[in-house]
Amino acid sequence: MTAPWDDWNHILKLDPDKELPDGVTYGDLCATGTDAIEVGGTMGMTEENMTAVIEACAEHDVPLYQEPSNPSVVVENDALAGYLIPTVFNAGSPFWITGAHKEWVRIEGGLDWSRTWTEAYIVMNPDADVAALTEADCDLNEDDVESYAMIAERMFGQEIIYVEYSGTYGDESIVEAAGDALEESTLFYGGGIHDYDSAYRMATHADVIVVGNLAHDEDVDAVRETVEAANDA
Ligand code: 1GP
Repeated sequence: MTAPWDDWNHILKLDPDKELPDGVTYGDLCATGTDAIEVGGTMGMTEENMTAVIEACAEHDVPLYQEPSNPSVVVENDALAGYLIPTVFNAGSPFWITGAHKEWVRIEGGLDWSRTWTEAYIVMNPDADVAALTEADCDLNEDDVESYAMIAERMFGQEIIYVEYSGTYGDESIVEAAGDALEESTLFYGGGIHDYDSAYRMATHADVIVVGNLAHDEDVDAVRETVEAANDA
Protein backbone atom coordinates (compact mmCIF):
# COMPACT_ATOMS: atom_id res chain seq x y z
CA MET A 1 0.00 0.00 0.00
CA THR A 2 1.34 3.39 -0.86
CA ALA A 3 0.56 6.47 1.17
CA PRO A 4 0.61 10.09 0.03
CA TRP A 5 3.62 10.87 2.23
CA ASP A 6 5.78 8.01 0.94
CA ASP A 7 7.49 10.38 -1.47
CA TRP A 8 7.50 13.49 0.67
CA ASN A 9 10.59 15.11 2.14
CA HIS A 10 9.18 18.42 3.33
CA ILE A 11 5.94 19.77 4.75
CA LEU A 12 5.13 23.39 5.37
CA LYS A 13 2.86 23.82 8.35
CA LEU A 14 0.88 27.06 8.28
CA ASP A 15 -0.69 28.35 11.45
CA PRO A 16 -3.99 30.17 10.78
CA ASP A 17 -3.52 32.19 13.96
CA LYS A 18 -0.28 33.75 12.69
CA GLU A 19 0.37 36.36 10.04
CA LEU A 20 2.67 36.00 7.06
CA PRO A 21 5.70 38.30 6.78
CA ASP A 22 5.21 41.53 4.84
CA GLY A 23 5.22 40.91 1.13
CA VAL A 24 4.88 37.11 1.39
CA THR A 25 1.72 35.47 0.05
CA TYR A 26 0.27 32.00 0.52
CA GLY A 27 0.94 31.53 -3.18
CA ASP A 28 4.65 32.23 -2.62
CA LEU A 29 4.77 29.60 0.12
CA CYS A 30 2.90 27.03 -1.98
CA ALA A 31 5.47 27.59 -4.74
CA THR A 32 8.52 26.82 -2.58
CA GLY A 33 8.59 23.20 -3.76
CA THR A 34 7.30 21.84 -0.46
CA ASP A 35 5.58 18.48 -0.87
CA ALA A 36 2.50 19.35 1.14
CA ILE A 37 0.92 22.09 3.17
CA GLU A 38 -0.52 21.24 6.55
CA VAL A 39 -2.89 23.82 8.00
CA GLY A 40 -2.98 23.69 11.76
CA GLY A 41 -1.86 25.11 15.06
CA THR A 42 -2.46 24.68 18.75
CA MET A 43 -3.91 27.95 19.98
CA GLY A 44 -6.54 30.27 18.53
CA MET A 45 -7.89 27.83 15.94
CA THR A 46 -11.32 28.58 14.53
CA GLU A 47 -13.23 27.23 11.57
CA GLU A 48 -13.02 30.73 10.06
CA ASN A 49 -9.26 31.19 10.24
CA MET A 50 -8.66 27.59 9.11
CA THR A 51 -10.96 28.11 6.14
CA ALA A 52 -9.27 31.38 5.17
CA VAL A 53 -5.85 29.68 4.90
CA ILE A 54 -7.25 26.62 3.11
CA GLU A 55 -8.94 28.84 0.56
CA ALA A 56 -5.85 30.97 0.07
CA CYS A 57 -3.80 27.84 -0.68
CA ALA A 58 -6.49 25.98 -2.63
CA GLU A 59 -5.79 27.65 -5.94
CA HIS A 60 -2.15 26.53 -5.90
CA ASP A 61 -0.87 23.18 -6.99
CA VAL A 62 0.28 21.56 -3.76
CA PRO A 63 -1.49 18.88 -1.70
CA LEU A 64 -3.34 20.49 1.15
CA TYR A 65 -4.07 18.81 4.48
CA GLN A 66 -5.85 20.03 7.55
CA GLU A 67 -4.46 19.12 10.94
CA PRO A 68 -7.40 19.91 13.20
CA SER A 69 -6.34 20.59 16.77
CA ASN A 70 -9.75 19.86 18.19
CA PRO A 71 -13.03 18.37 17.01
CA SER A 72 -14.78 21.70 16.57
CA VAL A 73 -12.55 23.01 13.80
CA VAL A 74 -12.74 20.30 11.15
CA VAL A 75 -13.35 22.08 7.87
CA GLU A 76 -15.19 20.34 5.07
CA ASN A 77 -13.58 21.58 1.89
CA ASP A 78 -13.05 19.82 -1.44
CA ALA A 79 -9.65 21.49 -1.77
CA LEU A 80 -8.33 19.31 1.03
CA ALA A 81 -6.44 16.17 0.10
CA GLY A 82 -7.11 14.97 3.60
CA TYR A 83 -7.06 15.26 7.34
CA LEU A 84 -4.11 14.39 9.55
CA ILE A 85 -5.52 13.84 13.03
CA PRO A 86 -3.01 14.10 15.85
CA THR A 87 -2.84 11.73 18.75
CA VAL A 88 -0.23 12.41 21.43
CA PHE A 89 1.38 9.22 22.71
CA ASN A 90 3.08 10.92 25.67
CA ALA A 91 0.13 13.10 26.64
CA GLY A 92 -0.65 13.34 30.33
CA SER A 93 -4.29 13.82 29.57
CA PRO A 94 -6.12 10.94 27.86
CA PHE A 95 -8.21 13.51 26.04
CA TRP A 96 -5.31 13.91 23.58
CA ILE A 97 -4.83 10.17 23.16
CA THR A 98 -8.39 8.99 22.50
CA GLY A 99 -10.76 11.49 24.12
CA ALA A 100 -10.81 14.11 21.38
CA HIS A 101 -10.95 11.31 18.85
CA LYS A 102 -14.17 9.92 20.23
CA GLU A 103 -15.65 13.38 19.58
CA TRP A 104 -14.06 13.60 16.14
CA VAL A 105 -15.80 10.45 14.93
CA ARG A 106 -19.21 11.91 15.69
CA ILE A 107 -18.84 15.40 14.28
CA GLU A 108 -21.70 16.53 12.13
CA GLY A 109 -21.48 14.78 8.79
CA GLY A 110 -18.86 12.36 10.13
CA LEU A 111 -15.24 12.04 9.19
CA ASP A 112 -14.45 11.25 5.58
CA TRP A 113 -12.53 8.03 6.23
CA SER A 114 -11.13 7.86 2.72
CA ARG A 115 -9.22 11.09 3.48
CA THR A 116 -8.47 10.67 7.19
CA TRP A 117 -5.22 9.49 8.76
CA THR A 118 -3.61 9.86 12.16
CA GLU A 119 -0.24 11.15 13.26
CA ALA A 120 1.31 9.61 16.38
CA TYR A 121 2.95 12.55 18.11
CA ILE A 122 5.75 12.36 20.62
CA VAL A 123 5.85 15.89 22.03
CA MET A 124 9.36 16.84 23.20
CA ASN A 125 9.54 20.58 23.93
CA PRO A 126 8.08 21.24 27.41
CA ASP A 127 7.86 24.97 26.63
CA ALA A 128 5.63 24.52 23.58
CA ASP A 129 1.91 25.27 23.74
CA VAL A 130 1.17 21.74 22.60
CA ALA A 131 3.09 20.30 25.55
CA ALA A 132 1.18 22.44 28.04
CA LEU A 133 -2.17 21.74 26.44
CA THR A 134 -1.70 17.97 26.32
CA GLU A 135 0.19 17.82 29.64
CA ALA A 136 2.86 15.90 27.81
CA ASP A 137 5.66 14.18 29.68
CA CYS A 138 8.63 15.57 27.75
CA ASP A 139 11.24 14.18 30.11
CA LEU A 140 12.13 11.40 27.71
CA ASN A 141 15.49 9.94 26.73
CA GLU A 142 16.48 8.11 23.55
CA ASP A 143 15.22 4.78 24.86
CA ASP A 144 11.84 6.24 25.82
CA VAL A 145 11.35 7.84 22.42
CA GLU A 146 12.46 4.68 20.67
CA SER A 147 9.91 2.71 22.69
CA TYR A 148 7.11 5.16 21.95
CA ALA A 149 7.95 5.01 18.25
CA MET A 150 7.99 1.23 18.35
CA ILE A 151 4.65 0.83 20.11
CA ALA A 152 3.06 3.46 17.88
CA GLU A 153 4.09 1.47 14.82
CA ARG A 154 3.78 -2.11 15.96
CA MET A 155 1.06 -2.11 18.59
CA PHE A 156 -1.10 0.75 17.40
CA GLY A 157 -0.49 0.50 13.65
CA GLN A 158 0.39 4.17 13.20
CA GLU A 159 1.69 5.01 9.74
CA ILE A 160 3.09 8.39 10.75
CA ILE A 161 5.22 8.92 13.84
CA TYR A 162 5.84 12.61 14.53
CA VAL A 163 8.68 13.72 16.80
CA GLU A 164 7.60 17.24 17.69
CA TYR A 165 9.94 19.86 19.11
CA SER A 166 7.70 22.74 18.01
CA GLY A 167 9.52 26.04 18.56
CA THR A 168 12.97 24.62 19.25
CA TYR A 169 15.56 22.57 17.39
CA GLY A 170 15.52 19.01 18.70
CA ASP A 171 18.08 16.52 19.86
CA GLU A 172 19.36 14.80 16.73
CA SER A 173 20.29 11.60 18.56
CA ILE A 174 16.71 11.27 19.79
CA VAL A 175 15.30 11.77 16.31
CA GLU A 176 17.79 9.25 14.97
CA ALA A 177 16.73 6.74 17.66
CA ALA A 178 13.08 7.16 16.65
CA GLY A 179 14.02 6.54 13.01
CA ASP A 180 16.00 3.44 13.89
CA ALA A 181 13.04 2.03 15.79
CA LEU A 182 10.73 2.12 12.77
CA GLU A 183 10.42 -0.51 10.09
CA GLU A 184 7.65 0.72 7.82
CA SER A 185 6.17 3.84 9.34
CA THR A 186 7.15 7.29 8.18
CA LEU A 187 8.99 9.54 10.61
CA PHE A 188 8.02 13.21 10.62
CA TYR A 189 10.22 15.66 12.49
CA GLY A 190 9.22 19.22 13.33
CA GLY A 191 10.77 21.98 15.42
CA GLY A 192 13.15 24.88 15.03
CA ILE A 193 14.21 24.28 11.45
CA HIS A 194 15.45 27.68 10.36
CA ASP A 195 18.00 27.29 7.54
CA TYR A 196 19.59 24.90 5.08
CA ASP A 197 21.88 23.23 7.62
CA SER A 198 19.29 22.59 10.31
CA ALA A 199 16.91 21.23 7.66
CA TYR A 200 19.60 19.04 6.13
CA ARG A 201 20.70 17.57 9.45
CA MET A 202 17.23 16.61 10.60
CA ALA A 203 16.32 15.33 7.14
CA THR A 204 19.12 12.78 7.41
CA HIS A 205 17.32 11.29 10.44
CA ALA A 206 13.64 11.79 9.58
CA ASP A 207 11.75 10.85 6.42
CA VAL A 208 9.88 14.14 6.34
CA ILE A 209 10.76 17.44 7.99
CA VAL A 210 8.04 19.88 8.98
CA VAL A 211 8.75 23.61 8.87
CA GLY A 212 6.39 25.92 10.72
CA ASN A 213 7.44 29.19 12.32
CA LEU A 214 9.96 30.04 9.62
CA ALA A 215 7.13 30.62 7.16
CA HIS A 216 5.63 33.21 9.49
CA ASP A 217 8.90 34.84 10.56
CA GLU A 218 11.26 34.96 7.59
CA ASP A 219 11.29 35.66 3.91
CA VAL A 220 10.15 32.94 1.54
CA ASP A 221 13.74 32.31 0.41
CA ALA A 222 14.51 30.90 3.86
CA VAL A 223 11.67 28.41 3.45
CA ARG A 224 12.86 27.50 -0.04
CA GLU A 225 16.31 26.68 1.35
CA THR A 226 14.81 24.17 3.77
CA VAL A 227 12.98 22.48 0.88
CA GLU A 228 16.26 22.20 -1.01
CA ALA A 229 17.99 20.75 2.03
CA ALA A 230 15.23 18.19 2.59
CA ASN A 231 15.54 17.08 -1.03
CA ASP A 232 19.36 16.99 -0.89
CA ALA A 233 19.57 14.93 2.31
C1 1GP B 1 5.08 22.60 14.57
O1 1GP B 1 6.49 20.76 14.04
C2 1GP B 1 6.04 22.00 13.59
O2 1GP B 1 4.00 21.76 14.77
C3 1GP B 1 7.14 22.91 13.17
O3 1GP B 1 7.81 23.48 14.25
O4 1GP B 1 7.25 25.88 14.10
O5 1GP B 1 9.35 25.13 15.27
O6 1GP B 1 9.14 24.99 12.78
P1 1GP B 1 8.42 24.97 14.10
